[in-house]
Parts: sequence; C-alpha cells; structure tokens
Amino acid sequence: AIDTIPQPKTYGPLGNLPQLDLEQPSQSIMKLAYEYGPIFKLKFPTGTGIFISSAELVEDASDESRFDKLVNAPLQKVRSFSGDGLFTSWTKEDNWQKAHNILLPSFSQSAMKGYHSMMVDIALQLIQKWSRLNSDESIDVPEDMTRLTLDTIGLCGFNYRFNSFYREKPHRFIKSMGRALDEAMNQSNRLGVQDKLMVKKRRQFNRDIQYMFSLVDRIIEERKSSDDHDGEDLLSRMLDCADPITGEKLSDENIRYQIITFLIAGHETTSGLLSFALYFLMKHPEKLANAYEEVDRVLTGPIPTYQQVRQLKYVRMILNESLRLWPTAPLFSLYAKEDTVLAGKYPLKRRDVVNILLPKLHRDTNVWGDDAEDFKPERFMDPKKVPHHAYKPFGNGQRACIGQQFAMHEATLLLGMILKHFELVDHTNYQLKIKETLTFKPDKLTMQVRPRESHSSVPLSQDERSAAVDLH
Ligand code: FDE
Repeated sequence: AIDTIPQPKTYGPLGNLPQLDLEQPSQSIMKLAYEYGPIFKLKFPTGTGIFISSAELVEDASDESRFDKLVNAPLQKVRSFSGDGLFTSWTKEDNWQKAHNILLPSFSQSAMKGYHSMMVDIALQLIQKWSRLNSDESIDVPEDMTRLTLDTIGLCGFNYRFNSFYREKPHRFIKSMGRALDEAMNQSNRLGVQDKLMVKKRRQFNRDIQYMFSLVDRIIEERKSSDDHDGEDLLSRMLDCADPITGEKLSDENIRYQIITFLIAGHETTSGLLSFALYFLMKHPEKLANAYEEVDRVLTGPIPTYQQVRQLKYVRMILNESLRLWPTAPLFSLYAKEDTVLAGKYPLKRRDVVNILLPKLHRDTNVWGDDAEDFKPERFMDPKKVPHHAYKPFGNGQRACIGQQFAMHEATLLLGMILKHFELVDHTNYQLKIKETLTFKPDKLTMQVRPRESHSSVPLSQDERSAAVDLH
C-alpha cells in the first residue's frame, strides 16, 4: 500500500521555515516528530527533505545499495573550510575513498594503544586543574571538555599542543572555528537575498577561514621541513602513505582539509558527549554509585593503562546511553540513488532526501521499550541485545564515523579518571537546556567537584607519570 507522507502547513516561499527555531533547528524538528510521527516532510528554501525516526524506516534507509550520504545544506557551507575532507565530501569524490583508505588504520582499535599515553597526558592536565580548585569554585563543564578534546586531537593527530588548560580564554582557533560553524549553520537557514546583505558576517567568516588555513598550513609546513618523520600520528600517515588502491598520496590541500575536519569532528562531538555523561551522572546517584564501584575496582594504579580503560565496561555503557538520549551529532542525511520505495510504503524519486533524526530514533518505544525516555546504561550490558538499527550515534555504513574508537577511548579514559578522583556536585540544581551549533551541548552546565577522600592522590608530575607507565 502506498502511504502519503505528512507535512505541516507551509508558508509560501518560506515553506516550513517558520516552524523552525533557528537557534535550535534539530530540537524543533524533534518536537515535530512527536507531533507528526516517524515520517514527515519539510520544505525549506534550500529544498525539501523527509525526516524519519522509527527503527523500521531507518533500517530500510540504512541499505547502502539504495541510499548514500548527502552533503546537506549546512555541510555544504562547512565545505568552505573543510573542502573535500572526509566529513564533507561526497562518496563519489576521489578524495573520499583515497583518504578513507589511508586513514582507516590510524583509527583502528589497535591504533588506540599508540594514542593512549598522549590521551593520558591531556586528561591529567584536566584532573590536576580540577584538584587545585577551591571548594566554592565551579567548573564550566562544556568549556573544560572542549579544552580536553581539542588538545587531545591536536596532540594525537598532529603533535600540536593547543595548551588550552593554560589559557583563560579558548584558543583563537576555537573561536574562529566556532564562529565559522555557527555562520555555516545560519547561512544555510537564511534566504539568498538576506544572506547577501550580511556583509559583516561574510567578512568575519572569511577572516576566520583564513586564520584556520594559516594555522594548519603552518603545522603541515613545519612537519615537512623537520627531520623527525618517525612519529606515527595522523599527519605523518597522511604525508607518507599512499592509497593502496590507486597508489596515490593526498595533496597538501587535501591534508589541510583533513586536519580541519578532524579538529571539527573530533572535538565538538566528543566534548558534548562527555558533558552529557557528567550531566546524567549528577542526576542519577544510583548509576553514579555503580560507576564508582567499577572505577575503584579497575583503576588501581596512579595512571590508567590501555587495558584498564578497555575494562571500564560500565563507564562505556554510561557513554553509550548518553549518546542514545542526546546523540551529539543529532542528524545525518541521505539521498536515494535511484527511484525506490522506502520500507515498502513510501515511493521516492532518485535524489530525494531522507534525514535521520537520531534523538527520536533512539527513543522509538517499539524497540527501546516504554521506558525509552529514561537514562538506563544497563540497556548496553549485552552488546548482542542492542538494537543496532535503532542506534546510530556514529552514523551508518561506510560513511559512519571513522573516529568512533578514538572518541570512545578518550571519553572512557577521562570519565574513569574524573570518577576516580572526584565527587560531582550539582551546585545549581541544573535544568537541562541544549545549545545547538552543528552539534548538541548542555548549555551553561556547571558543576563543582570535591576530592574523594580515601582515594589515591592526583599524580602531579611527569616523572610520576612515566614511572607509572614504565610499570605496565
Ligand atoms: C562522521 C560521523 C558521523 C556521520 C555523519 C554523516 O553521515 O553525515 C556521525 C553521526 C558522527 N561522526 C558522530 C560522532 C560522534 C562522536 C562523539 C564523534 N563522531 C567523534 C569523532 C571523533 C573524530 C576524530 C571523528 N568523529 C571524525 C569523523 C569523521 C572524519 C567523519 C566522516 C567519516 C567519513 O568518511 O564520511 C565522521 N566523524 Fe565522528
């Protein structure tokens, strides 16, 4: 049977734009999903899209022989600074497959062993900072998580230290990138004429892009001119390795785009993930107690080892459950490669657009149960019982997140270390409000911490660190 796809009332050339709160477009669409159900369409000045959010529909749209990643309107704007990097390239562009082949080994689970001590280095900076706070000082959680994730990808990816924990204000790169991402999102929601009037915004956008290019080009140049080529970071792989299929290397321009891509993709989403996880733990003392139990049992030495991080199963379940309720990359887009019928019911034309609305998919009561809105890490206890077609926080298929293992190792390590050393204090009785850029973050989440007495002191020196590392 052919079904028609519901559509909320439209407003002339604006289509459904008035139904979007431009400060929080994904949350507006999520509200529409509660009202209109698991499939509906919206018309915007940039085009019409279908939004789906049930396990049944998403499972069918995950068929890669019929659907491929769409570089949607906001991502096309982000292309001004990430070009044909992995995140913003079309699957059919040569550089997508090439960079995918070259970079895949750098993101395998076994590659994480190589990044572990660098991740510890940055995590220790956060732990030390927090352990020196006075008891009345509060922590801006998303800000410190962003310091951590930016510094981690900088160090592991390019051996570059942003040194965010030594700065009062975010690094200039963060400001430029944040503003440019915001502008990319806003541009894609503005009408053409409106957009042309935004001369100042446009100038700022160009200045921000120039700054990002100059910083990244300097990193590439310095690496090329140094003799030290035995580093095994992403940059050295990109400079030295050829695609096993074509035998070609990446161009300098494409390497620039990949670095910017990793800096964008690798820090916003992961810092949001950590912030939501801390939020949920503050609000769920019984889950927090389980996590303390695990951390005290597993993290016995002064510094977590790679193996110990792998053993933090419950901490990982907390992160998975946080990504279920608030997937920090809330939406991704596909297009139909040929005319097709979605789930046997909805005829689509070639190039029709289907958006996957993750926060609603992840709450589909048909698969997650009537308690789908509740925070229950235990859902992830048995990996075989996770309904994977209804859980896509890292996207789908060949275009899924290449950084998944990286983000999860980094986040598990940090959350484990935080729990080992601190009690979390919800000093404002925080009420969740979500800030949207291209990603979700808990807006203005602050927290206080107290040292957990009875527990080993914070390792303070590099010596103590290397001593600890040597032991394992
Ligand atoms: C990707 C991704 C995705 C898909 C999108 C679409 O489809 O459009 C998603 C959903 C994601 N990702 C998510 C996430 C979350 C988190 C936490 C993350 N993510 C993280 C990270 C880190 C890093 C370094 C990254 N990340 C990266 C990345 C990249 C490069 C990409 C693209 C891929 C391809 O090839 O396409 C992604 N990521 Fe992520």
